[in-house]
Amino acid sequence: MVNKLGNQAFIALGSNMGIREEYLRKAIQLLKEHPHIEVCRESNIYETVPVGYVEQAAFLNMVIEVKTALSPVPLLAVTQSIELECGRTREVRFGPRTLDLDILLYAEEEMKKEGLIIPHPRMHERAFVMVPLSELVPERLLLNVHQTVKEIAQSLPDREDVKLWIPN
Ligand code: PH2
Ligand code: MG
Ligand code: MG
Repeated sequence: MVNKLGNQAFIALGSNMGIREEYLRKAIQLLKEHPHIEVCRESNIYETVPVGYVEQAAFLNMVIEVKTALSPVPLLAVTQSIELECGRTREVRFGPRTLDLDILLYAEEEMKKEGLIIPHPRMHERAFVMVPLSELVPERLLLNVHQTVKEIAQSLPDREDVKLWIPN
């Protein structure tokens, strides 16, 4: 019997190419199939205006809560291999992608390694992350900004660019 328990982490999912919802669903399925990852909760899906590099199609974004026995670096390796399996290529920074998986939070860890900063360094500026995350952990305090997830989500100016998306 494999033990999937371990640390709580939050992962942001995004897609703006192809059948976007299918990429999000496939990513969740692949995470669930991993022997050391349990997917505990899923936010709603939102359709969001692109941030950063704006000449691209609208994204679908969501956030999930996982429990995992993997530490952050191996968890990152799993998310990157799922991105590749879902046809991800890296061309333009912040540009179009079939699937993007970003580790937002991992337990109470703070770490800065090449390729992996936790908490995610831009998460608190991004309504497409904070709005779905606030469904899952509204009262969680983000230490770098001294505000709760819900407070941040409500104060972001581009909150209106994040719209609940109803699957067909
Ligand atoms: N991801 C980016 C850049 N810009 N904009 C939205 N709305 N959603 C994203 O997931 C996103 C983005 C880089 O990862
Ligand atoms: Mg990203
Ligand atoms: Mg990414």
